[in-house]
Amino acid sequence: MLTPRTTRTRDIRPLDGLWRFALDGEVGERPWATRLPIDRLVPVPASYNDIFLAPEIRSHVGVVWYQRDVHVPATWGGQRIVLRFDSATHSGTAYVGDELVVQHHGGFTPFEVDITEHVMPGEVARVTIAIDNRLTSETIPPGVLVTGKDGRDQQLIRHDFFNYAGLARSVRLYTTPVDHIRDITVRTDVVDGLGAVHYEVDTSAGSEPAVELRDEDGRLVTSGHGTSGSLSVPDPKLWEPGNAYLYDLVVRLGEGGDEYTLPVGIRTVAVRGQQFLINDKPFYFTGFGKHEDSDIRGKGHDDTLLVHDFELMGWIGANSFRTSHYPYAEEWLEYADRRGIVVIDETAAVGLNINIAAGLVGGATQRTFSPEAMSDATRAAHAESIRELIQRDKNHPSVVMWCIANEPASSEEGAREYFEPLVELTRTLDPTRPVTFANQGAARFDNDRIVDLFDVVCLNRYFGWYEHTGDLAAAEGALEEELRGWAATHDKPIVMTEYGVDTLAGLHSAHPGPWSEEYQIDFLEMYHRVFDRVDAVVGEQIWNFADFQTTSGVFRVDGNKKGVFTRNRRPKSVARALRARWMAMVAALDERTPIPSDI
Ligand code: GCB
Repeated sequence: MLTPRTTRTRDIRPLDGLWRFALDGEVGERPWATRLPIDRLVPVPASYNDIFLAPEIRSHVGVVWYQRDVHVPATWGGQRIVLRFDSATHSGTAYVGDELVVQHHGGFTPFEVDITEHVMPGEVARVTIAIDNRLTSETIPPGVLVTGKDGRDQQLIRHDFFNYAGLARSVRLYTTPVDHIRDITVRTDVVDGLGAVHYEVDTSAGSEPAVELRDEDGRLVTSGHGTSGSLSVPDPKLWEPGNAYLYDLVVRLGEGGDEYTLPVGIRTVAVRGQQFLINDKPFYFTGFGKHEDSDIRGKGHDDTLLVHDFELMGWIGANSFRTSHYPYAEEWLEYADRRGIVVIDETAAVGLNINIAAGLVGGATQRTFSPEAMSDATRAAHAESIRELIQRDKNHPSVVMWCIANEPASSEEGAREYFEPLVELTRTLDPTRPVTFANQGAARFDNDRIVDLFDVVCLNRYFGWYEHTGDLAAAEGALEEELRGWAATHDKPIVMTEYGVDTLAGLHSAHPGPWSEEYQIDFLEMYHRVFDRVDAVVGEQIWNFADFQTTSGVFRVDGNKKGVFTRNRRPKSVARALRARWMAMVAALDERTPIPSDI
């Protein structure tokens, strides 16, 4: 699916701004057929939850309505007009005027619809969307709906981050010519120093496109013709971590026909033995699991925060992040492409484990993979979430690996039957990128049932926090034993995709115990000592980049505080220690980057 871009033949009208907003119970039978009251307006993009003070909005379970009017430019006559939502969390049903035009399930991927027949250039159109935040065993992520004794719907979720909802990403109208480019897929390769860009173009009327590859200065490198082909690039400038280079693939449908420009990075990714290779060179991941999360706007996309987060990642020496636990706004990947930051791209399949609490505190266990919990319907939704992720992100050079689930019950019976077809699907949709899942501590190297289906072992471990709390000596032993166990039993690279401790910014102690800034430093130092001793470890992504909001509960104090930065992006003490480690690693790999003088 192509991201909307203005080109010679395409125009965009952003629909971001203030929309009319109502809860389902506040409106009549057919809200799309009337004008919603204007006494409450909601900003787009933003999650609606934290903006208003009314508790019934913050913790609303069910449908809310967004509506606005849009002037369709008079100059758009004869064009194809598309309405596009970059996301609607977790499902959306959109109307133009009185007509239902599109429905979509899955809160973190885009959807769009041709509305040419529903609008008149030069006139005003009313756009309404119903957004439902409910999660069930048939959604990704899954959740459980219960009705409380007071008759209110309650949403139980199986992950700790707050269930923010609404239109958290941009909404746009855009145009294309009637005969248009529907999609472009590129795959790149480098053989004996010669770059290759293999392309496929899907066009609405089967027209044959002309294709040009241009360098960053706009100079023509090579060209081709037809709906698929390979362009050879002698002496290619590769897309490298920390040193991105992007060509432009310009696709045109005949003289004056539709035109689209796709940025392309030439690079290869492979797993060989216990190494992760980018451009045939061993790559070591440094960085974070993140969240789309900030004060007031919740998961609302914000370019200011995006650029600032990349600045902080650059400052600290991070070369990568994981889009834990859902696909982020596409702007994140576009910026990562430009900045040479490596991305592990994750679906929203978080919480496929109904026994995590029992694993930690004991208690009865039930079967996760069963008709009552994660069923065939869950898997169907999961398959769709993989399709949509790859469909959207397949062309981003920054994306080096698909992560199809976070912490599923991978040691439980039924896990293999559940996952095998999903891994196959991922590989069919994209044979070029490695595939992984983030493994949870209850599934160890000797009882995990699915890891051999995947290319890289990604581990989330909390020795020293949830286990061996406060006892870093015991934690160090347990961590090393586990890593060596994985390395000995599986000939695959290991990335630690989560390790971290809740840390209250400003809490200092001469006796470094849990929650203090000193403990966070000691904890990470201990993990890093162990990583440096185990060759199979090819990456460290700390949980989390920043503190983030969670559902209220006894395990969290105003959110998850495992951030290296606070929620408003101030560094905790550990940030400098990390910077020293990661900058030294960058400098060791790349003589162009000296170690900064202030560390
Ligand atoms: C995990 C989850 C992550 C949580 C984290 C924690 O294992 O993958 O979503 O936020 O632990 O802090 O408990």
